[in-house]
Amino acid sequence: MSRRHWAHLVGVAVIAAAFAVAAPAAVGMPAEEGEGAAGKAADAGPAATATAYLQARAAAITAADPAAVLAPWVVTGSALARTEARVAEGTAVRGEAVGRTAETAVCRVTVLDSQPADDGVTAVVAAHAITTLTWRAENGKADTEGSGIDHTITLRRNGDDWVITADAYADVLKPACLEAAGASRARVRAAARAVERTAAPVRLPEAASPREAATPRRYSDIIAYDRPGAQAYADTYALSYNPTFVRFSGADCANFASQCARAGDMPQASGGATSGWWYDKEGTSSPSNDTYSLSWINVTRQIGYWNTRRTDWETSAGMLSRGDFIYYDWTGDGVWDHVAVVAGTNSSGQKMIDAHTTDHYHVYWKLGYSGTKYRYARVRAQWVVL
Ligand SMILES: [Ca+2]
Repeated sequence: MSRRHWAHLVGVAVIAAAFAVAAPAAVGMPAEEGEGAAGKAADAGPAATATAYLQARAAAITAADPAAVLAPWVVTGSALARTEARVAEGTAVRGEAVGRTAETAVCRVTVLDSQPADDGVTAVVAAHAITTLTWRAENGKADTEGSGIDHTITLRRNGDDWVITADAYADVLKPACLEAAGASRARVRAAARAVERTAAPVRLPEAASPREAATPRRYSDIIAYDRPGAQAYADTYALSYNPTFVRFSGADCANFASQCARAGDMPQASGGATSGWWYDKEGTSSPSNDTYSLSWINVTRQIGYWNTRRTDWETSAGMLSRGDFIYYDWTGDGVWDHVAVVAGTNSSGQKMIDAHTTDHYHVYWKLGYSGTKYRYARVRAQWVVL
């Protein structure tokens, strides 16, 4: 058995151990597509080739020469080959900059769709890739980070093989990785703008209607924020999705943050579509008839309701605890684009986050490049509810 194969198996065992406790739903991901594929098999179809390419993307992170690892799957010298080698290199460089070494990187791939074109020359494969990175801190301790990303991969027939010609995906870390690997300022900023475009405000359900005010009670209640409860929810659904809540493909971060706050007993506030902060399941577990406020699903609206009612700004990430929230403005254009939930502190003493879109599990909180702005929201300890 090759050394690489052993490393792969060890990596899988590490992930299984990590996620068996923290994120049981991730264990259920189909694994058939994701195993093996160390070399280039003859007559591999588009789906198998796309799977092997995604695994090579992960393997490139820990490789001395990322471009060489990617070379069998991409066109040498192409923009894709250069970009993906930089993303892999930048991932490792960013870790080193904060005192960590990337030790293993394993990608588990689920093919969602595979469509060969009528011409027999091109094909498009949609796949979900869950990458697990193990970092070694300077104190010798290990941390495991997970990410989940949808890829739409275009392939072209090349003799008996297929080669990847395009890979469309939304990874909020891409600008930071490109910058760390020495990409041009223009290239980094273009990548950040692309991430910002995918974070466009999401729609309200048609059924959204003004809510009845809650019947006033004759007594008040004190509700404390349950930080462990918020974090447990975040860890459980970071790389999967709670099927009883609506899902916004490509822009689920605020919805996920709201769900985590709800799991921590943050009191909801009834109102209309553009007031309060609430989610109504209408008495069913299916999300198809759910209604919710814009503040539940939109980053800017969430800040607008939570700030001074549920949260207060702090001046640094270090002042936050699990169950708090970090906001991101990718290019610093003044529009807040992303929110993540603080999930604790890693072995290097850095805050780590859980988030959706890009799906992140226990990832180092500083996701942006040098142009990114951050805000740090501490959730209040308790609320008096009338
Ligand atoms: Ca922005």
